[in-house]
Amino acid sequence: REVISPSNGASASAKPSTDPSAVQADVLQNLEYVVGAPSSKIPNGLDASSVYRGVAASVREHLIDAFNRTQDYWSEKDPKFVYYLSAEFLMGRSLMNAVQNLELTDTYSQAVKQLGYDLETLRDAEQNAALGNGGLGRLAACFIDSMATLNLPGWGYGIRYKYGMFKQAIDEKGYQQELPDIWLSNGNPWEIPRPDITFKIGFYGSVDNFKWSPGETVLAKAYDNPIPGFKTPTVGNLRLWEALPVAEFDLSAFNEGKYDKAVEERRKAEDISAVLYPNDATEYGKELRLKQQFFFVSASLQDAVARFKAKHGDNWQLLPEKAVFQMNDTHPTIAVAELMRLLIDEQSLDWDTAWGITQKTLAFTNHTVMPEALEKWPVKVLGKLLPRHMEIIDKIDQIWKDSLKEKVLAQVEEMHKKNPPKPKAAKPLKKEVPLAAKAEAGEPAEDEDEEEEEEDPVEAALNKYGIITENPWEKGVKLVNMAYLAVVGSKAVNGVAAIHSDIIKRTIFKDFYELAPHKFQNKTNGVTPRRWLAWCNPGLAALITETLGTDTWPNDLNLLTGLRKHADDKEFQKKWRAIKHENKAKLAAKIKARTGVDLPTDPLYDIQIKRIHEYKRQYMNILSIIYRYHQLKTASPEERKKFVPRVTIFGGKAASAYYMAKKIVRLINRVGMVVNNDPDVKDLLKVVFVPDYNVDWAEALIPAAELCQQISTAGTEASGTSNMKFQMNGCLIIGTMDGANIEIAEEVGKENLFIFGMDESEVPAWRESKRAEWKDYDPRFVKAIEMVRDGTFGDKEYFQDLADSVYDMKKGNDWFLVAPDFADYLRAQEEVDKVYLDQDEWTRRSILYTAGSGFFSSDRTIKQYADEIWDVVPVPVPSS
Ligand code: Z57
Repeated sequence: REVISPSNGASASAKPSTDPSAVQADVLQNLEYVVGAPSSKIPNGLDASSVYRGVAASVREHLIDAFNRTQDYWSEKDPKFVYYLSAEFLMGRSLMNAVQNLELTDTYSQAVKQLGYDLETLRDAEQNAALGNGGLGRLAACFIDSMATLNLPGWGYGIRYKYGMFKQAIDEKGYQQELPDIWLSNGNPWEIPRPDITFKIGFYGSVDNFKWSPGETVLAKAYDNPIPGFKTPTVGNLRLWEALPVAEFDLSAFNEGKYDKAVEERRKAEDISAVLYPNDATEYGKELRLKQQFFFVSASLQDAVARFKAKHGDNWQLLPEKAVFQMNDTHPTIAVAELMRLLIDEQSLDWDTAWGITQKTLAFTNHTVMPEALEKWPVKVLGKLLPRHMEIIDKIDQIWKDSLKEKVLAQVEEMHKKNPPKPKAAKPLKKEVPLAAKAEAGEPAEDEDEEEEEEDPVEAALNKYGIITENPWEKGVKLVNMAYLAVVGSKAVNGVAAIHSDIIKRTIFKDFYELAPHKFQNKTNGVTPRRWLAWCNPGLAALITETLGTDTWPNDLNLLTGLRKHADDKEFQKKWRAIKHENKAKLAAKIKARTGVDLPTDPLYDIQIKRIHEYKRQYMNILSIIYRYHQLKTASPEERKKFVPRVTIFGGKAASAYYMAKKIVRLINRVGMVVNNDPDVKDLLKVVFVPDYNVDWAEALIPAAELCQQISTAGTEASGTSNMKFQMNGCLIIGTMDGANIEIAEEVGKENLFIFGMDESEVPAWRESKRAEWKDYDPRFVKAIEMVRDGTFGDKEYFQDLADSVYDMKKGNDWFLVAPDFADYLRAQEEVDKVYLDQDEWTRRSILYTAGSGFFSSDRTIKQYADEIWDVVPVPVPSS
């Protein structure tokens, strides 16, 4: 008799069909058996959320089918794999993306329509998967989209947070409120739970003769999330880990009547994957955060190592040819120590062999030079939570310092030649005792004081370059510099835009660069043109396809250069403008529904959407709006007619503990309340703050934007990625020469952007010396600050220190140069108004932006990672 198994084809369950009536039947079946809707209510009588779940369950079948084919094929071929380690994946919604990438949009639209629903309404029933803060998390989401589209064997690895990015509400005073993001309340149809794939993760405990006995152990359970590519049968994987107790309950505790203790254990384990830390490029420092990081890194490395071992046994030298781990910022960098531990303690390799393999298998991306975002863990904290790892890091640090000694000695000698020291000669380096060992022996993790008096220049220099360094602000407190650990443990280190990759070589990693220049690379960020142009802007996408005569451009974005020759064509410009206007109207309707604010659709739509941060200078933007409001108020009716009407839109969340950022949110909202209700202003100026800015909002805002604000202080924004999304959608940029703005200017022509402000080379000197003497405040800046102070927008007391932060040198030092850049910012704004009056010129530029955006496809970025760092090649899955 025949055994029924998937491999003998005929008897396996039918493949999902792409015929609309079969799809409709499948949706009905899923509504009944997955959603559990009573047949009497199908198809009518169901709410949108239920129908969404039925449709999603049906789409999921297509995903799983292609997912299994892809993963089986890759498993059989055994190519080199890239593992993208990231604490954040900001995916947004999946339904429309899946349907579009699978090219089933028409099929599902029809099927759903016949049931009396429309796909657009169902789309809104989906919760946003917000397992990320901002740019870094969304970049990871774009990257896995491109990996699948390019058929690159690889997985994303991260954390399945139970609560994602907090929801933001704005109260009646304009103040930000944080609410929990209960994104799993209706279930998650896109994930595949894998109760059979679990790993044990240890914490605390002690080390005895290099053997670690954890004091606490939790379980990591896998959830796979299929990631469809576009115009390929490849479906990649995002594997997220959930933390669970090893045993459901401690039965002995339970039996002894300690019920609450048994439950407590469970909660402690689940806490690890409970909530995303809501900080974007600002301080962390919490032990639970380090626990999260080690939790997902250890599970991911154990998983990949097990997969390797199943194929290649103990042939560990082959590991770098079969696997590469890309560390997304410092959050996963404990991977350096964990891979060493797995190879040495679990697989019995010697130190040198393990270190050689580790250094060939890891790669590191830096995303910021802001000191508060460069993670440094106190040795005390790390040594307690991960004692064995602390020991390993300690040894890595010693070896690293030894390799530096020669260079440092030469430097000191050089110095002495120029500037002879007092009689005492530099003493030789002491042999260091491992800090973790000291900690274990109960000694404080500090060094003896004698060093202090001697001030040995060699020691001092080595301390500065060390992975383990003394906290400059807290004597005696030792810190592990995670970025340094990552640089030393990686084969490649990259920044995320040309200027940023250049800055890190000159500043934060200078000494590392000089010792190993070959490691340092640039990989300018990119964004997926599927979600960020083709799917979110169907009107423009259709015009592009019609104009280029092909629909392959989303996979070959340089084809957009073909639009350049139409930039001056008046007929084409008209069509281009009509689409923008349509998108503005759609956005206005959404804003009306969500905030109650009525927006005219003819004014210039000016948008700044990003995390609220002093360095991103939303404050400068709102100050310029305040000044514009003042001008309008003091103008005669005749003069008013000359103003170019503007709608200014802001969106973004402030980290819950970021004092100034929260004040900025409140100021923007307060200005909106006054300006939008002032009859003198009418439709000449509107100020809107969209609450709870997220991926979904971005998909509505970006296609409607005509001007976007990319106005960070030069040298602070590593890259920026919304700038690229806006550019693709034909939105002009007012901005500084910072991050990827510089490369956008190269592609579009600098004269087509509104560039202003100091550039990166001028900033250090300004901060160090020039600032102190400068008193040249622009009177328009002074006026705007005065209006913040004098209660024009209410909350008089509350806004005083916000005003001080950029104006009163005794109270704030205007670190981000709001005051000195303000006049040139206003000059650029005047230029914006002037060009907007010439709609043909504006539209010409808009077309050139889109035409020049090909370089910023994340497909290009990922191809460069694959070629220049990962050494991973496409393995396309044959279509079934
Ligand atoms: C984050 O979103 C970024 C950097 C960080 O170190 C952290 Br933590 C979070 C951002 C940068 O600020 C952006 O400039 C950059 O475009 C983005 O990462 C992606 O590289």
